[in-house]
Amino acid sequence: MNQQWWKESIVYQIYPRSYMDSNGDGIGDLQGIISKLDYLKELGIDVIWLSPVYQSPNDDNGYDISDYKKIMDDFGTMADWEALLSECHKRGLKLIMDLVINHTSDEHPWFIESRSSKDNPYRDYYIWREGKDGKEPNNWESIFNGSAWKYDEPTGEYYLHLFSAKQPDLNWENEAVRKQLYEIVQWWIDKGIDGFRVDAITHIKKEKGLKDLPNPQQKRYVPSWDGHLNRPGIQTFLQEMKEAVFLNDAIMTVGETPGVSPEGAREYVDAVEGKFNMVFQFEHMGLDQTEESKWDLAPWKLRDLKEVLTKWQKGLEGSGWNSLYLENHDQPRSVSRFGDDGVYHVKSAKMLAAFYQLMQGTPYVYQGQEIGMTNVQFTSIDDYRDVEILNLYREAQLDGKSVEEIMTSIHAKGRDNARTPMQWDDSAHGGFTTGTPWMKGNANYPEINVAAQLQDPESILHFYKKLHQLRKEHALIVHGTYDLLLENDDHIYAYSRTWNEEQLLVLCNFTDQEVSFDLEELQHMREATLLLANDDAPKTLDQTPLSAYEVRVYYKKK
Ligand code: TEU
Ligand code: CA
Repeated sequence: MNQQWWKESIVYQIYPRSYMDSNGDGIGDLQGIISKLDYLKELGIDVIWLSPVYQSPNDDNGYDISDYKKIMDDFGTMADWEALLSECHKRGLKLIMDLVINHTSDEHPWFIESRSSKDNPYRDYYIWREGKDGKEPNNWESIFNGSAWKYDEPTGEYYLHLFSAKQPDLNWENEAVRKQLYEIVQWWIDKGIDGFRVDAITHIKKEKGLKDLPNPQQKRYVPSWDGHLNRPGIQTFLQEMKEAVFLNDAIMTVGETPGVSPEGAREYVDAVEGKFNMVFQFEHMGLDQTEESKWDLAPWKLRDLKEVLTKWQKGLEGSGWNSLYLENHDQPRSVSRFGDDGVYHVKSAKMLAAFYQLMQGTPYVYQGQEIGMTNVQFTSIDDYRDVEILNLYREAQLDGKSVEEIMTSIHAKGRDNARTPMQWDDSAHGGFTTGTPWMKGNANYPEINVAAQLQDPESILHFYKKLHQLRKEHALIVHGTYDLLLENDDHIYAYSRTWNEEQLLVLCNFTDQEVSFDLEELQHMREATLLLANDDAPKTLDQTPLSAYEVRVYYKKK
């Protein structure tokens, strides 16, 4: 068994609720996914990461789990899940599951026990505190807006919830909690899965004392990162979990780790000391916002993108491994965010695809990214479903923001941008369902859909396929070292990959203008051949400039 298969792999993320509905109830499901496995195999992916499919009251679409060992009724049965796993394996696809262990649902039996009385044996499974002067125990803000505490009538105390009020945080200081969680992890490994994406794992350690955080602006609640994000002591928990369940070469693990820097990432992903095979870093996802909040919009700059990604590429070189992504179920669509979802839709989506997939690391494709699905702009809040968006809408108004301002933020950064139903064809609801979809779709499905792009050899979809093939053909793309070129260029992101005698040069124009560049730095690639491009006319390196959103990939063997 190739112990580092995950380095060579391409991962495809499925958000089951929005992928494919097999029975017309408007909700994507496991049989729907099974019906698309041939499509995925054809696309050239190796691993499927399934967002949560466990039993859940769906306050946060499955990220609030009420039974870790049952399948959500909306999605099917355990037999359906077992069929999915075996159908994946039959096709040589691997399946990794989402592991949500910072919190459970408030409908999980542990929490039902815990809230029932102060001396219940499960009381200490969660984080309970008395109120302070008739208010919450501290001034922490929830990541989903509003207070991070909720008052609970039966015992007259508050419980901590970093996410929604229906996602109470587990108390990781309690050994019994940790043991229970490891037992669940092992149970899924024993069912034959190929690994885990580990949700919100940097939040499990809370600062002792749970004290108020500084509040110079006298806000109602303050962002609480300093109380729980990647706090000292977290590695002890992670080490214990690794030894208990993750020291297993056959599975891959990727931690979701906001708040971790490339220097700090060593502890997480170092080949020896690391606790995971990879982490999802967040720095490039924060470039279009202020320090204050993700809803506080700011224009992103190419120079910053270069700085952040280069820091991660160089920072993990030879010691850890990057996960490469521009999208997931929590982020806006990349073509709307970093490209152009109008005139240059196809061209910029292809540029972005080559841009991120050809760096060093394991590429992740989020459902719909392979056809360039775009953001949505619903005018009514009633069309949104995400608990984070709905909380923001309520709380931001309490803070005096105008509806117009709030909607502008939601259109740019809201998570529902990524959660509209998958666009399969040009039939009603994009072929996602024969019923009424659980959330409104993007109106552009007649133009942007899988069926149309399968027909068109020049489509975004075919470009992704080609990229995936290239990865299989060139070890250079997997293993080559990364170096930034044209560092001071404000329009072009250029980098090289080097592996033994081979070199790759990737040139990306991030603007809608034609731009020329300084050839001096690229002299050594003069003789290289064009491997991939998104513009018809094949060009030698001398034939500058780059057209709007053009990408060119050159290859050379000494
Ligand atoms: O997200 C965790 C997370 O830490 C947040 O940083 C994320 O940025 C959030 O979506 C803010 O907009 C994970 C899941 O990916 C997310 O879907 C869940 O809602 C969350 O955990 C709670 O389980
Ligand atoms: Ca269904």
